[in-house]
Amino acid sequence: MAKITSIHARQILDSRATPTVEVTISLDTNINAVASCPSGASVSIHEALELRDNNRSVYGGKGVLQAVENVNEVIGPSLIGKDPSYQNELDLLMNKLDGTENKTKLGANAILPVSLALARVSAQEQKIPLYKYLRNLTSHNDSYEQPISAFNILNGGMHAGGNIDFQEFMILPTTKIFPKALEQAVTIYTQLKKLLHENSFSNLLGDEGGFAPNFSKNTEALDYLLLAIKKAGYVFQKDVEIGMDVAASSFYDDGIYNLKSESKKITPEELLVFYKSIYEKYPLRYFEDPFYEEDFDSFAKITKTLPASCVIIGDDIISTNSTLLQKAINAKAITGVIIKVNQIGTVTETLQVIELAKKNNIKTIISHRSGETTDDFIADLAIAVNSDFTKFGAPARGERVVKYNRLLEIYSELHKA
Ligand code: 2PG
Ligand code: MG
Repeated sequence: MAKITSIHARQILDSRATPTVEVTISLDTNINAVASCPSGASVSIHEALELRDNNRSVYGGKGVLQAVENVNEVIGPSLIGKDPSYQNELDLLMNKLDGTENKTKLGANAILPVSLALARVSAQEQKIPLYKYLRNLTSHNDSYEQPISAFNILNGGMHAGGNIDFQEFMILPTTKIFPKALEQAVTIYTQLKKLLHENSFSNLLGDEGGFAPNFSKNTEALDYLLLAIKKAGYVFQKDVEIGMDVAASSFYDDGIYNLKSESKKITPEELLVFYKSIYEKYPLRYFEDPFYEEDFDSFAKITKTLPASCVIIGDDIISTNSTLLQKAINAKAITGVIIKVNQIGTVTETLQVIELAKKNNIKTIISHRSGETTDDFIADLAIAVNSDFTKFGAPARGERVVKYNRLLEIYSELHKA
């Protein structure tokens, strides 16, 4: 039985030049593993706390030295000497050390990278790939299924400097042969870049590696998706489907949705009518966060209104939280749920949310954050749990590509025979 000999945290940067926490765990068998914490921009009020130093003179208040200290001085000393493969027990112990519901004392950005590194170091110790190790933490033993990847190739909202309100416009190649899906995504991405250039739009990138042009309205982005799919030689809906994360909380205030690019200030009922008209013209496969993060009623209405083939996905409204997921299930508010490890803060709780979703036939989407590191943990997680979808951004920029490259590696490992 291996034992933890040291847990060491450091402050590093994420893809938006914002500090985050990286943790190294070492074992007495000379094995080490490193993991780091991602960070969102369109953050929900229900998420576990991301602890920031708030010292304005250093990194504009965004430093994470307190979270680093919490790992080095509080979590580390309590875990040293223990067997790292007791994932449940150690995650529970960290939650106990924190003692709050939303990890407000130690910070989810202190607890999560430790939790991820525990899984990674244990997989290495057992000489098995991380996805197999994570699979063993679940009660499932079915064959591995390739998730459908949703590639976010046009960025808006809080992820881009452009003027459209909706946050993400995605393409979803339908093939389950991942190397082919990735190639199709890249072909469409390249066509889109060309199209934008030809039409005098900027092809600079947003936070998730998608283009961030100054479109005049939200649906113009959907037009460009369809055009790029066609130009790339693919058939819409047969080869490639489309999706959106509108991140509605980011343009919501006090009962009203302010769609600046459409010069519209509208009620939830009017927004539903708008979405219906969008769906009629652009049949979406994937539709995330159509309404404000507390509006279960409007979520239930759109779930009832649009065809079941359009997965209505809760991100901010669930925040990878079992209690909120159960509430959404009871209200028939969603048919899919976003899973973000740092919204909840431990591997154990993440797997519990996934289990609850699966039991209730809710589709699971393993997702990155807009602020990422080059940690590829979530690629293994997606394969481990047979998630229905992945959402790792555009097939560009190192912190996104590293996840796709890991999916490629796993794919070839699983299809060797
Ligand atoms: C989202 C995410 C990731 P953020 O809203 O789904 O794409 O964005 O990390 O900024 O919350
Ligand atoms: Mg979202």
